[in-house]
Amino acid sequence: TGEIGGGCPVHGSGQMRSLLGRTNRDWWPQALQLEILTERGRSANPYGEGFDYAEAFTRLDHRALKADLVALMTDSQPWWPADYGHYGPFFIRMAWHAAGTYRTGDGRGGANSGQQRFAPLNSWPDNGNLDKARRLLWPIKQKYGRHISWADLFILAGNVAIESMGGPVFGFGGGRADVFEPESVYWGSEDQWVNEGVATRIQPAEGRALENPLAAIQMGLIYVNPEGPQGNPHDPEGMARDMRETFARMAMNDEETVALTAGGHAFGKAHGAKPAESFAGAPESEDLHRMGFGWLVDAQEIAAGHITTSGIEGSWSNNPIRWGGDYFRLLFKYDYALVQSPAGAWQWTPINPDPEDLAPDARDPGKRVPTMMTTADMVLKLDPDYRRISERFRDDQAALDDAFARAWFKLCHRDMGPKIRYLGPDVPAETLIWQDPVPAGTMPSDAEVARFKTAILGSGLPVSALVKAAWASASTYRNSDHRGGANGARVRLEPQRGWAVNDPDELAAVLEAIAAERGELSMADAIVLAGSAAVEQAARDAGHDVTVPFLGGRGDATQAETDAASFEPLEPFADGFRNYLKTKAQVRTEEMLIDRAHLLGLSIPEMTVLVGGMRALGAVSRHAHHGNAIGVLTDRAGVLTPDFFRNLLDMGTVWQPVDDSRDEEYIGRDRATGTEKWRATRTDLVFGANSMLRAQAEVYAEAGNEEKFVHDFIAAWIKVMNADRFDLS
Ligand code: HEB
Repeated sequence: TGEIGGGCPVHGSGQMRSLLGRTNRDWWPQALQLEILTERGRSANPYGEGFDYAEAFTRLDHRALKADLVALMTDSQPWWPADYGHYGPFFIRMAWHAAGTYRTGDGRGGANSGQQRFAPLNSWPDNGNLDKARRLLWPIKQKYGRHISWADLFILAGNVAIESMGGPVFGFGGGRADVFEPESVYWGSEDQWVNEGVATRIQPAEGRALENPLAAIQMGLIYVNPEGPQGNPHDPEGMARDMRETFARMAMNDEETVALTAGGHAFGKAHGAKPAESFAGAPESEDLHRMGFGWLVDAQEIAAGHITTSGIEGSWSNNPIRWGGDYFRLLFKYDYALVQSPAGAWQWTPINPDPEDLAPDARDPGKRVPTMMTTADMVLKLDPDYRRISERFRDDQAALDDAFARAWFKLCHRDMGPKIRYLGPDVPAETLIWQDPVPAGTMPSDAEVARFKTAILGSGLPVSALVKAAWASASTYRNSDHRGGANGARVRLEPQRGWAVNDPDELAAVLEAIAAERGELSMADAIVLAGSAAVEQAARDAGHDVTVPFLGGRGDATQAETDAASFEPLEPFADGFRNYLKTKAQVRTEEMLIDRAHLLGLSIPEMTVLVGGMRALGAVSRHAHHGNAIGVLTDRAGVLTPDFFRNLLDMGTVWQPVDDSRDEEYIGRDRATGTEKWRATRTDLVFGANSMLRAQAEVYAEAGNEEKFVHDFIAAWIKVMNADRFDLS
């Protein structure tokens, strides 16, 4: 579900928390406060606004870059020698951890902006020592410069690593533009890390479920605890449950989970040579002269391979730098005994392994050491459903090759949105259902556009209903993973057409009228155009003769092109723009508006003017408020006026919470007579109560800004309507 902080009635015991939970400032109060330099809209991006990464990427010499990456794999550096002389496994883990933070709940996380460079991710315990992997790439990043982003380089390095060790690769799409500051993402509210003993998030006995939209089991992990739930290796059912849940939130099913884990662990090793106390802090808290490195031990220890990362020690396969079927062969061939690594972590060792099933030592190829499995790996044969898949892969290497290659591709591209955003020569031709394909549309003629506008405005549907339908279609867009949006007209398909926020009956009537009038227009274009025509009409009724710019050319997706289940997390549990609240979350409802505005890529003024305009148009959800027009602070609904702001800031009104509304609903009364004038929500009142939002509201309530209001509303409206038009840029 798309609910923030919800999905679990118990966790947090009803305590309110803030939108971002624990932030970098809470974790590292001493860190440099660079934010003061990004105030007043000053960007931290040295490339500047005009930089077009997609264009720079097209001038990349792909073959040369890939050849350099292949060479780098085996060019062991004394400051961080390559295990088995090959950095491939290390880069695969780096890429996997970059992509694996993706979560379906809000589409945030993932590899698409190079966030692993910044806190908190650069310092998460689970990302231990990946600072070295990124630094190994620096000479290549420096050489290719603006033509390859860090974000693309992380994934490409993982791909090249797999290929260079003989593994199957499905393709690569570039186009992940870097950001230059940490993105604000809710990673949880706990104030301890996994290695400090923070509680695990799924605890059925305590009635605790994994809070939405989080996808990791403990603070500082990408997914599960490898040793077992809360580090307990004796709970295989719990381990399987945790894996299933965390991977599902990464958009992975059982087969993908098994293929990815087994495929990934065909390579490399775990590091647990020394107790964790013997190494220093994470990068973000380290001394200046460490130059961004954390988790350091002295150089001799590193040279000797005495490295601790997860604390688990050993490789899974006897051929850790060669793709093949040894992982499953060994998993099924042996019984395993529970042991502790030199660092004290729980892991499983094969009982009486044959000499040929021993692995090389990471530093000394002449020496042979036992392989190992983590508790998470053991579950691939202990859980009945995982086991069926594992046995099939054990017996059919080609099936594993295909499943791994596809799941890896999905993992690394899931947050890039439609395929049209992928760049470069290695983009696979095949279209995949999780890319939410939309057939190409055609550009309607101006005459056709004009005809439809007249026809739909004459259909007798109210402005509010047309505006709501267009909003319902476009506002599912999230710039976190570039999913949703008006293109494809999926608002007329399952599950979207049935979402309570969309007032399904009203929506169905509007869609029927649009379908009847649309002529040559696609439904996707017609839905947007109907809303925009209604906005124009409402502006005209307010005395402003304006045109809402329209960019046609959207296509219509079919139900068969739509993975309905994968759209469920896009359902809004609150949409402040429509004054809709399905379930009260653990953050205040007004924060849900901020969150949605952030996903839509809106600025504070854009968010403000949209809320005020939608209220004036009467475009509020009826469902949540029993048919009352809550927040429509005007007596001429459907006309594009700044009445919402004027009436909200009117000192003639006093506001009181409605008794049993849990502080979600308010009555505005005439200060002198006590007569009820308005009903509003928290999301409405926050524009009068919060000092920064009040400053915005004042601007639109001021005399002389009526035209500005209409102009700004239309600009913000168009931005939302076109948010997913990657086909145009
Ligand atoms: Fe992994 C490593 C766990 C999944 C790939 N892993 C690892 C480790 C651990 C793990 C503990 C160690 C670290 C250190 O260094 O110490 N995983 C895990 C888990 C899971 C996983 C629990 C879930 C179930 N992986 C995975 C995936 C992938 C991977 C999905 C991909 C695909 N890993 C990996 C690699 C490695 C690892 C490649 C190695 C690295 C090196 O060698 O360095």
